[in-house]
Amino acid sequence: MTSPASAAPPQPIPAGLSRAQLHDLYYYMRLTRALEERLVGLHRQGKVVGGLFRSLGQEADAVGSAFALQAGDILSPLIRNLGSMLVKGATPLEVFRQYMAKAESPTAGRELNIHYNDLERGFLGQVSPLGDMVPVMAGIALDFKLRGVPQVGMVYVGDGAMSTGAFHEGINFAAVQQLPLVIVCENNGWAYSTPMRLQTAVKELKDKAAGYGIPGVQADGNDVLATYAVTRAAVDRARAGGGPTLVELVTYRMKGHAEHDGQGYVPKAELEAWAAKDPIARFSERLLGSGWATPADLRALDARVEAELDAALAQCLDEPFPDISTALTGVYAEPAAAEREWYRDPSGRAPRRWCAWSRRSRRQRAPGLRSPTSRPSATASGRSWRATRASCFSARTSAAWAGRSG
Ligand SMILES: Cc1ncc(C[n+]2csc(CCOP(=O)(O)OP(=O)(O)O)c2C)c(N)n1
Ligand SMILES: [Mg+2]
Repeated sequence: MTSPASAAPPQPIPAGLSRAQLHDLYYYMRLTRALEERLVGLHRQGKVVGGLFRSLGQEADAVGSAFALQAGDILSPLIRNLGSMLVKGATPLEVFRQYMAKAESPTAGRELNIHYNDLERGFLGQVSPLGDMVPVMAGIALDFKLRGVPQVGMVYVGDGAMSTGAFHEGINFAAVQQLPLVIVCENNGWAYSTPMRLQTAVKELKDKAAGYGIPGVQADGNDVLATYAVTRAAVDRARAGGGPTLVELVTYRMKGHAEHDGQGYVPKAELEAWAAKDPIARFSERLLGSGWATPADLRALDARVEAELDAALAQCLDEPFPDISTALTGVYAEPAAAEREWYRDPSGRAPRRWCAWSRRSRRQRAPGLRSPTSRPSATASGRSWRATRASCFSARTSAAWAGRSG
């Protein structure tokens, strides 16, 4: 970090932001990185249930784009958008609880990491199939348009997700209907181990917008102010009825796809070049060099981040997991909990009716037709083998598990 420009007056703040908002941008980026660093420690201790997908190096693109939204707007995050969700009001406590599958987590241990939902605060729960949230968000934006409300939707896609059919259908629909939707492409160079040159023949992903008849713009995704400015213009345009924009944010994934991925396929020189463009270091230098923050301001924000994480972690570390009997509650509408299958029997034994069916079934097999691939089409009693199995199975499950599912 450079020393503060003590003598020179502060430079004008760009993009209509205030000094307090600049400090907020710094705070959210630092919170994103520090929260993920804590999660790495928890992952190594075996306390994280499931994978850990980091956004190291992408904090500016997530935070700067979400910062362009207003209350009432809805965004659809991806695995690299912890920062976007924090801007929209997600808390470190609920993120820790989610990652550790605690009973008090927003999904009560049923879903992974940041796959959770809060429409009040304005973020949708993500689904894993790439690109699928584009048509979903087009639908939400259509709802805004039909109701005539001044709300905007924002959906994130990676460079890889842009190769899916769902992306194409969703963006095309949004373009034809002129919906208030901002499609943010986080171009981080890689889709798992596939580099962009093997993903698409275009050189710049923003150029795909022309195929849909909408504007495509690009910004340095490692510069939080550039990210904010370009996204804010697209959000304003959407809110004013100008339709969708494809915003390409050029950034880099500084870690593997997830913690299990050692990133061995990434050239070392490429990583080193991007490390020099670290978004938080760059913004710190800009804040100090432009007179928009003092070293004491940044130290105070850093301390606030660490204190909030300490408190959140202390609160949830020893919290219980959900009771196993609640695993299916809320998963199916009716009945609240489905019958357990025999192979989930905690005793490890198949119910007696299953064993009886199995013995009978063996006796009924025609000589010479013993292999499962050559089962007889009809049993000795004339019933089809499949019908016998189906009726035994349903009688067995209801008898064996009646009253036993919790
Ligand atoms: C339709 C579909 N295909 C494959 C996958 C498996 N998958 C999950 S993430 C990922 C890479 C995504 O790359 P990109 O869209 O560039 O996002 P990034 O991880 O770089 O942020 C893949 C292939 C999936 N979830 N959905
Ligand atoms: Mg990518």
